[in-house]
Amino acid sequence: MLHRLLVTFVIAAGLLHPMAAIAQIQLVPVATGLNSPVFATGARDGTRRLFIVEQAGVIRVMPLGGDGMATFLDIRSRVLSGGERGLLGLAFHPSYASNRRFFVYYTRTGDGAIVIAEYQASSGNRDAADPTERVVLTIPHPGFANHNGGMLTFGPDGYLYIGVGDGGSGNDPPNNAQNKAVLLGKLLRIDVNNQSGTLPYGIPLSNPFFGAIDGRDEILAYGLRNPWRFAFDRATNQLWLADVGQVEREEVNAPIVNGGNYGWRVYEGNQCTNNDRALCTPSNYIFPIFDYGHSGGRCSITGGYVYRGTLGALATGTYVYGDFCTGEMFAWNGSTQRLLLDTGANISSFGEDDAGEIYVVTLGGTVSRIAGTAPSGGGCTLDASPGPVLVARTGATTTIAVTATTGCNWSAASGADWITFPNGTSGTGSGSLDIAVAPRTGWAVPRFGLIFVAGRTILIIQG
Ligand SMILES: [Ca+2]
Ligand SMILES: [Ca+2]
Repeated sequence: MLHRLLVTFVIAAGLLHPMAAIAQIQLVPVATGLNSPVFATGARDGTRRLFIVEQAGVIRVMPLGGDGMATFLDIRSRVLSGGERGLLGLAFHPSYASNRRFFVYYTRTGDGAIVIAEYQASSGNRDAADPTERVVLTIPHPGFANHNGGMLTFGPDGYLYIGVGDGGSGNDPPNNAQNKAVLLGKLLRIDVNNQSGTLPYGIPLSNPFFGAIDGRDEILAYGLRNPWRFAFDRATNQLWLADVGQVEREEVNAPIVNGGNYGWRVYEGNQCTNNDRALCTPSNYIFPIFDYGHSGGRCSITGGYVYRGTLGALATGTYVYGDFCTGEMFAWNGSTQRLLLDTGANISSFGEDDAGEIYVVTLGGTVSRIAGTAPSGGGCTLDASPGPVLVARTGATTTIAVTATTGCNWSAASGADWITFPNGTSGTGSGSLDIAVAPRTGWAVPRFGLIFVAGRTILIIQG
């Protein structure tokens, strides 16, 4: 989410970027043709639905394993969207099944301030929300459009965790992240079931800067740059927080310690920056569990989830995350980073359904479930050819050859609404995939689209 302007170049770079020959996982599309989706989640209400957040200010809802997509909430009139702004986060109350309360994170029209607001699902229609808004928290974000943060989720303690960016520009000019008197550059924790004094929310007594202790009472941890995505491991309750770097290092922090200082702008990942070099005393900061550099076009981490699903998509306990710029999906097993799949797409987020299966969201408009390559897990080799496909302006139907180990499943997804699959999107073992490219009308220049087939990313160029 850091470098949206690179989108066009990243797609073009799909021609040049080497793709993983052997896929460790595959993506099973569950929704395509979305408008800049930035998040997906279940509600943990037992209904097996997936809620998808579109940046402009719309939340869509769909049944998993079924058909149909409904508009759950539309607050586009309240949301300032574009670049790193928009409707960025969604969290369902732990008792959502009975109280229908949920919370959103957005940048508002007018001044771009960060708003945490509460809504409630309709009592008569579970696929629609009441548009009445209760503003819970407003955080001024003047001067710059970037680094808004955007994640919120409930912890196992029942409190709402909120990740706020440092206020923008580069290298945090006002030094917000190290300033405990402001909420920018922080992880916050509030109690939405109570009120403290005149506040519309409560402050947990266990917050590290509660009351007379120096620092805003809402702060749980500080020294963050742009904590775009974080998640709790549903088995261990450990919080995994990814913080987007400046120009050098992308980092993941786990665990998150109450009152912890995670380093920015003094440190970027494990590196001392030149912002406050005299302050680089390592014992004063908490360093990431791992970080990675900007080689090969990597530029912005999208934090993910620890896999606790039951379908064998990944080894249990694997932390999955990605890079927005390269489209690579990685696994962290506790000691090493491993490439799972190079999608070539802009990975805006990951999401988790009620059963613990993990989804990947691409800004280009897709939500896909991460799946293993064999029912028994492992042992599958998948590939697809040819590489870039050139199609005439008048449109065409063409075929992609898929090679797969006998018995291994593969699937396909389209990153463009003008590329479709007339004869299905999946298969088992080697076979072929038909793709249909619509005629190009109303476009003055050639257009580019990506499809994802059996672990390969294939560029479609329509002249
Ligand atoms: Ca205080
Ligand atoms: Ca850090």
